[in-house]
Amino acid sequence: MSEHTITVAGVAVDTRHWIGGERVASTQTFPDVSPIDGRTIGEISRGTATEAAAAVAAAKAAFPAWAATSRAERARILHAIADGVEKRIEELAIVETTDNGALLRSHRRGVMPRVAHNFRFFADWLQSLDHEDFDTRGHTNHVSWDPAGPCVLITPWNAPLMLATWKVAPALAAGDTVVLKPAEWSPLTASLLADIAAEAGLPAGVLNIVQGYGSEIGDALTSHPDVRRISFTGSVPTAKRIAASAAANLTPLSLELGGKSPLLVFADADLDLAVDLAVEQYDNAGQVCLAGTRLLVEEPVAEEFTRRFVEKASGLKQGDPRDEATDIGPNIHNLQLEKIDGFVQRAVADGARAVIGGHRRDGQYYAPTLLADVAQDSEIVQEEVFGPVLTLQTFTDEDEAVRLANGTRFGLAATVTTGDPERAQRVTAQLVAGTVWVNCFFVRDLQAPFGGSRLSGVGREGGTWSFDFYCDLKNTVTAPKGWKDH
Ligand code: TXE
Repeated sequence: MSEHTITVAGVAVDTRHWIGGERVASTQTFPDVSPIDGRTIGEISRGTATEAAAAVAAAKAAFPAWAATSRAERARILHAIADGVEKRIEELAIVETTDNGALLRSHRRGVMPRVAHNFRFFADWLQSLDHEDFDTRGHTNHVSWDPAGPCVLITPWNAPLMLATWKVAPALAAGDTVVLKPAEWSPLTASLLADIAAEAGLPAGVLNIVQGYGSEIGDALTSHPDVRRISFTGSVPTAKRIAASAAANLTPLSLELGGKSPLLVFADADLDLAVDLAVEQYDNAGQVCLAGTRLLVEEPVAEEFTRRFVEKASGLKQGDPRDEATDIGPNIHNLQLEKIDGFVQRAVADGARAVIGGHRRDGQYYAPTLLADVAQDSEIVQEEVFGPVLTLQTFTDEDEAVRLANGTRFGLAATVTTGDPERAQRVTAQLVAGTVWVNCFFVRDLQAPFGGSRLSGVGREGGTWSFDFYCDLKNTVTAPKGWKDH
């Protein structure tokens, strides 16, 4: 076993970058810490501008051949990658859980199968891409989807492989080449993806991976003139830095950022369903961009809703994410816990009441928290916490519900619970959100556009929208034979 390999639950993971089909080590490393016990799992290559440039150069060199590869061949390789993911679901699941602390059972049964699906979906969608040709005064317009070039994909730690492949798969399907920069708090499954892609026959240089701190290598990637697209999922401040850096070359950006999504409970809702959906917002220890962290409940049912919510939330089991019975695992990093607790303590100092939780627990855990008596303009209602912290506000009519729901700088998602389909229509029509769920949550189809308004992002991912982003659309207008009139 090389000095560049670490073993996680029996799975060997290469800690180096993956550039041009080869493993490349940096002289410096950074520690990868498991949130389960706070122990360092191993040392990962700490990329610099040199490796970033090498990765872009490899992606650029591999681009012409990959772009010219037939769609059928690209689709075949993407399906082979999906096969490789499916074969290694158990390994990917345990490595991801060890690395980011999210539940093993979710990784096994939900997330990793979805990772494989990301590749299959975009491989198949590729076949349906051509527009019909159309006619303009006898001339034929032909719209084609041309591969754009090397893409830089920068991803976060809350769902590392899921979010990475949801960008990698459409980019590869489109005929683009990729430099993936995974988050430094969860670098491992990207390295396994490199192995799987190589085994599936993806040519060298089509997928490159550089590890390291965003603050150290981000700019070298996002300001590079050979990069044709940048897709980012992460925080608003980092997105602003990336946008400023990309401005040097006007590189098109897709930004999927945070949220402060509302979950509306009308008095005519099925309260048990509403409570189930509300408690679900603690999933992944609250580290979900889509989480409906603001519970907005109609006054007459607020007390009963709160009673049932507290009863249900109190039954949640918090602990080791590898344990099948665990509902809530640890938060990603000690720094994230400090950030979460800072939000909560400032809210309490500001007059908020902790209905449940409101404090850290031993290890890297934060008690599931519900804060009531919060003002609409307070920090805790306005800012994304990214931990198991929900707020509770009440409203008296639909207008107030919509006003509160739309009253932040975000617009990623919203959930509406009501027994009245007409009310559902009226309310959803007024909500500012990229995704609205009615009497459900987290149902997501890759055909659907996904993304946010306002500070929640720029652009949409999924189906055609991903290909719109990763392709250069070209319209070719051909005159009829013998046409001479200008
Ligand atoms: O995110 P960053 P952080 C939110 C959430 C969380 C907060 C901070 O509120 O508490 O962000 O998380 C890379 N150029 N979300 O600090 O910094 C970095 O290496 C290029 C919401 O971890 O945005 C990582 O790969 N890249 C969210 C990625 O950006 C840079 C998911 C995300 O890190 C860079 C995660 C730079 N200058 C956090 N600086 C969601 N939308 O789901 C950092 N990076």
